[in-house]
Amino acid sequence: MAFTLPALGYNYDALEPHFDARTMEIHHTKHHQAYITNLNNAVAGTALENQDLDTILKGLDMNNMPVRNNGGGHWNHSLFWEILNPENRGRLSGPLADAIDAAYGSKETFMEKFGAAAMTRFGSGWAWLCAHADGHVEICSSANQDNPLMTGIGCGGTPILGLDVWEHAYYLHYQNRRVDYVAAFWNVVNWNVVETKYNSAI
Ligand code: MN3
Repeated sequence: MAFTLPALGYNYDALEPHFDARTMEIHHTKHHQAYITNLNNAVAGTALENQDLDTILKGLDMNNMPVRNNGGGHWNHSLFWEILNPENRGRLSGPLADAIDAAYGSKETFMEKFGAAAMTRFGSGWAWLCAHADGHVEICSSANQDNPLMTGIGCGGTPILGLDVWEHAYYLHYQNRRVDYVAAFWNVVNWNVVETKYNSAI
């Protein structure tokens, strides 16, 4: 079964003024679609063809660059669209809020440290908040389209929040100002979805 582009669940202009409509449309229909097309081509006729993407990434031979780059690209963008939402962003609460307080002391300190991970990732990559099976959470970053589900990448665990820091994610609206894009991200995070992902991951 071929991988397909997931629907966003909101309109391209729904995250304005934080994430602009043109960037969202190009990012979804061109960049994400290209990862999916290339992933389908890379797994066609191989043992990976009928596996789900989590299974593929967790067991991946890291020398398999087409699947590493494009499988990661599909997984990472699918998470990204899901944790963004303008209308139902909720508030950080419950067990996830407790885990963040335990790890970082406060939501504000967590946001600073996550932002620092996004800012210090040189070149293209992602910043992550990951949940470990014992319930503790950890911030890390990874290069290119790698993610912590892959062996030896970042902090391990299950990514529950991710921020794309490739220039294609922000250059049209923010040009070189990654710092402004990272700050804007907090206005469009759907904490309800992140909490649900946390509860499923632990
Ligand atoms: Mn991207």
